Amino acid sequence: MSDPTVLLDRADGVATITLNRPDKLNSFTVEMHAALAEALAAVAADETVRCTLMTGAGRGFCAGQDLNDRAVAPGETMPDIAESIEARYNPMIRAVRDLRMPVICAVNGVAAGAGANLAFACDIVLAARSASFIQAFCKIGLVPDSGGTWTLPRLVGPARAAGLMMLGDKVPAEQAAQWGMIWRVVDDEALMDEARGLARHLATQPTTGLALIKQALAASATNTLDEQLDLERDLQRRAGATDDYAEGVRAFLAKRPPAFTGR
Ligand code: T3D
Repeated sequence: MSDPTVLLDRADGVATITLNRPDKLNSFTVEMHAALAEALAAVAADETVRCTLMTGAGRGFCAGQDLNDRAVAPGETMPDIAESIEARYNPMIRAVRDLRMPVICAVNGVAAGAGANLAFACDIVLAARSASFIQAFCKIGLVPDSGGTWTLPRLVGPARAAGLMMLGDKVPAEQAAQWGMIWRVVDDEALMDEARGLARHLATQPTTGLALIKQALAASATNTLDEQLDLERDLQRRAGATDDYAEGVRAFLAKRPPAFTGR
């Protein structure tokens, strides 16, 4: 029997999802998409999980679509890949963005094509010093997908986004951090300890409040200031009604550490 293409581990309130096709730099097949969709659905349905950590097995994070599945002989017609985007890539990005908890991405190596844009869809991205990011699409005549044309200009600005997407240059992790594409760079051997520590920390924090922050940030990309002020009011109403807010205030006044439950 072949190895599972996605691994899911749950402990201490953290779900760790590992893309697991290391020989092909964890590039996406239909099977791996299905396994990832199943893992994300399981995490979404599990109330004990308060933070998700994504990473890749082996020396790469993810090299995007497995191009072996896109090989056509001369004269043959390429299948309509919009169907693949609609059925698999778009639901994947939506599932990550809709998770009601922070999603950390530990980019352990190269992240190319949809693999890079999957990382950028996560809330906090740590990268190993040897990792890199490539908008590889232009090299094979495609348009960046998986939300890249939405996230990248917001992260780095339109001028850098255009250069990255039209030239397809490899961006080393240090430069990605300097440009604001990711949260931080970590020495290779420290990446997973650091990412797990961060995930365990977030899993003890006010999860509902963190999920509402995620919603506010996503909406701010298209809202006017007036709309965003109204949204902040509404989200704050929900945050203010949580047990964790009451606990946070009690703990502050009692000068003790808070014990958040995520409710
Ligand atoms: O089709 C649709 O559904 C639309 C959706 C599109 C989404 C997309 O993501 S399109 C973009 C697809 N991805 C790419 O174009 C990236 C292709 N890969 C690369 O450019 C390079 O592999 C990397 C820059 C990522 C890494 O380079 P390097 O030198 O570190 O490694 P390598 O030797 O190229 O790759 C190692 C192995 O992984 C190698 O296999 P082998 O020769 O050892 O058996 C290579 O063929 C394989 N591999 C890497 N990327 C892919 C791949 N195999 C299939 N598909 C890949 N995308």
